[in-house]
Amino acid sequence: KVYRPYSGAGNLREEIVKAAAAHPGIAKAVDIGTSLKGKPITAVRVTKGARTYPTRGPRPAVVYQATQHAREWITAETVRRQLHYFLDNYGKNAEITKLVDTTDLWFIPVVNVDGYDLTFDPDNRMWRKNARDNDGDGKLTTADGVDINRNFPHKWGYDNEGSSPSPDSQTYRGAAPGSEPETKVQDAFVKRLRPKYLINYHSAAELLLYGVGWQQQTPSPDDHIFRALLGDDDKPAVPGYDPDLAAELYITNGDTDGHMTERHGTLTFTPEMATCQTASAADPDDQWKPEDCASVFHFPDDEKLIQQEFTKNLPLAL
Ligand code: 0X9
Ligand code: ZN
Repeated sequence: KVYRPYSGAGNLREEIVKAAAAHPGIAKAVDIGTSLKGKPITAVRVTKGARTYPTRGPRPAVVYQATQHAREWITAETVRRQLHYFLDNYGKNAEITKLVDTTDLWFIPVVNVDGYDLTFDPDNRMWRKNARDNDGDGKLTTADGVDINRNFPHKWGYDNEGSSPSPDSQTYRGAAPGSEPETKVQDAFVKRLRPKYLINYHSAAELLLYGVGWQQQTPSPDDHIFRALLGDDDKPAVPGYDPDLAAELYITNGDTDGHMTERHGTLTFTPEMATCQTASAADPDDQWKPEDCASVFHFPDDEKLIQQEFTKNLPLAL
């Protein structure tokens, strides 16, 4: 069963803008910038008095962002539902009420809006990068697009393993550090807001990745904070997910987490969500197997998976 409430970033945006408008006391929709193709990248801020509360006021800020990689639909849907979870439970659930009163929460369901829109064409369902026309021929091929999660200035292009200089690679780092509008928008946003945490949702390896991605020899001084938040293999913060040093998965450079942590002091981590629920439900230790998952790369139909595992465990751990 394929659950598709949206046909792209535009009507997902309409939906969250409407949700914010329905909760004027605690929510405000903000377009934080525009994509390469000129589409708005939209955030919803949730905090008590959201419309008048100052930027970088005394409340710690937390950012939940998703879909740097276009095809990772579960992440957009997760952040969208998290937003609703906070809006719906304010004044009802004591913990949510307290978080909204004392934390400046920001939800950005779709960072890579151009790429996300491409994936609603069945021919481009597996598109990952942004919509940069690398060769300028006016056509979109696999030789186009920049991987936003390799385009950040920190350690950009540090080696040829963690990102690629080839435009046709899925991890193409772009022509220059921070060359892409989507990268610039996130960087400027975090630079201004200085959140304490940024949760950068990806899929689909069922991991909770933390720490610097460009090397694994030297642990970062923040690793113990991530360990405390995310748990360990015996007791992960999200059941069925392995907390791991990001570089253990593979090396990356120019990635979001390293950049935000090193340049802006924002502790950033990457939940690699599942693409389907069967792997985590049936066998928590099992790795994701595409052949086991009827719903691979579609919206999950299980509200519970997202709300219980991600909405309850991660944000409340913060
Ligand atoms: O490669 C990525 O950008 C992320 N995985 S994905 O399959 N969603 O593309 C993981 C990045 C995690 N960071 C590091 N490994 N350093
Ligand atoms: Zn990803």
